[in-house]
Amino acid sequence: MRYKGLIEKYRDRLPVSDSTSIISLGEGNTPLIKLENIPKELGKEVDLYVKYEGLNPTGSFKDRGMTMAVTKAVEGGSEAIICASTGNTSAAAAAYAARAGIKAFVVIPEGKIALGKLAQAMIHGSIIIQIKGNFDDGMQIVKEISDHAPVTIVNSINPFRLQGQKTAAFEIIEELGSAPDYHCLPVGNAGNITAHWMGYTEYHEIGKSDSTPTMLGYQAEGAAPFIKGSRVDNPETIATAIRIGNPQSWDQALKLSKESNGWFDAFADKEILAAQKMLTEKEGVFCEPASATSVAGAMRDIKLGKIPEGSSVVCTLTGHGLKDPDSAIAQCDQSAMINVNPTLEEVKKAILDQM
Ligand code: AN7
Repeated sequence: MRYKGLIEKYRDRLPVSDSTSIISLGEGNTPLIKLENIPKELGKEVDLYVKYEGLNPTGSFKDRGMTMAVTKAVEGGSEAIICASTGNTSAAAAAYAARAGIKAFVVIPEGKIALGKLAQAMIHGSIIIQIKGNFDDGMQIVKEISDHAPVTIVNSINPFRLQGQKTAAFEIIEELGSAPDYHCLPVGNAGNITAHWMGYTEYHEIGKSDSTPTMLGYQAEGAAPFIKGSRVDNPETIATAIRIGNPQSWDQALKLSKESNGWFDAFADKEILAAQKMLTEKEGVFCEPASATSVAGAMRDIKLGKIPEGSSVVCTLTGHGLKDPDSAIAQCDQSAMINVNPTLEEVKKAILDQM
């Protein structure tokens, strides 16, 4: 049967009725890729998978939540949605609003969103409100705005967002036969880690999984409120997607971390970029920097034995590498590019010199 998106597939576990008109772009059903070369390099026996959420229609996991949020907004008669965003939420909001024929307002931090995400928000025709501030400043305003303007908030504080995002856990359980032992995620607002825990516990309760995973949340050192134990006022990281100092799902994330015997940890930008490069060069998988934080965490904790050998581990790769071409190019060695004249001789020489 033709795949029609995650609401259609998981209709009985989502807050929709038979008469709900679904706004979908065929999101979900993303590949779970087993890593071959990184575990070998680590010299550890682990089953390490990445859930490649960058292959959603707008290139990030946000589509899972946005199909639900926009479907419910339209069902409720809303004609405009709004979000604050570090980029990916704005891209998803813009695309799903276009599909639904409603307006999207996106509030973004000036100069701090990756090029691909900005292109998406612009080309889909959303109304972009740039602020001289960061994501947290934008979020504060967006939370107050619905008292002043007829707009539906589609940030992850909208409960339908997490409902949609929990389906990633369903897919993983269906593919592995049960939950993995560990699930690693990059954490910004902590909406996605909360949604995954919802999905895992829901499937466990109805007998579709024998167990629930230990949930591991990883942040960038310059934007690590969960490691600091309190809000960070001026978050800074190259992983702009998770440049967030005041997570909206703070309480839920602390609670699930405890319940699952999990932990939080943080990584320097250069460790995050090294993990991104390792995935591209050793496994052929290209994710954006924020997403690589999950793999940086898994690799370190496997190495340290905090994740023991024999474990199954899933890392969510939240966004596609093409979202942020600038950071990809900037970290590559420009002198590795070989410039030659367009002749057979020179191209042949360039190849043979490398062999
Ligand atoms: C690639 O787009 O918050 O912990 O405004 O884009 O659920 O916030 C993005 C978040 C991880 C963190 N990886 O997820 C936004 C936004 C990528 C992301 C996160 C984001 P949460």
